Amino acid sequence: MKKIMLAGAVACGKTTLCQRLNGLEQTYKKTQALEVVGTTIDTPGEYLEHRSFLRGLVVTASEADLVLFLQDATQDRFLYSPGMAGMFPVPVAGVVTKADLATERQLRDAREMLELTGASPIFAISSVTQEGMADLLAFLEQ
Ligand SMILES: Nc1nc2c(ncn2[C@@H]2O[C@H](COP(=O)(O)OP(=O)(O)OP(=O)(O)O)[C@@H](O)[C@H]2O)c(=O)[nH]1
Ligand SMILES: [Mg+2]
Repeated sequence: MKKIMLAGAVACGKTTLCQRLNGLEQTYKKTQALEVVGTTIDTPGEYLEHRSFLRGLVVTASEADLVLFLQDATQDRFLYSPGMAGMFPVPVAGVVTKADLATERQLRDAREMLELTGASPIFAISSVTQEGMADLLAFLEQ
């Protein structure tokens, strides 16, 4: 399994995915600080939301093989900038989360916005129904 760092807004589903990737029980816990869990670096959403923390995210990414930009499909708020994947020292892939709650339109919009960041490839997943999870896991195992 690649060592990955998860980035994304508060409550987009980073910790839930982190628990899934590491075979842990799915329990809600607000992330307060950078946390290494097995092969995953989980980050607090505030690192993306507050621009003064962004540099910390970029520096921490050098510890990982891959960064995942997560975007909650049900949220109109989009915190990434076009081309932002290029700021990171390792490859960046995208993950649209909460596919179980989103409309087709929301899924398409979230995917298009992630594409603009330069993240590739892009997956759509649900941590509730597990849809899309097998494809993401296969990619992370490569
Ligand atoms: N329906 C649904 N809910 C989800 C999914 N993924 C996460 N959630 C819920 O979204 C909420 C926030 O999830 P977290 O994984 O804690 O979010 P986070 O990105 O780690 O948030 P911070 O730690 O605050 O940055 C929790 O109540 C999760 O159960 C999903 O795929 N589908
Ligand atoms: Mg969290």
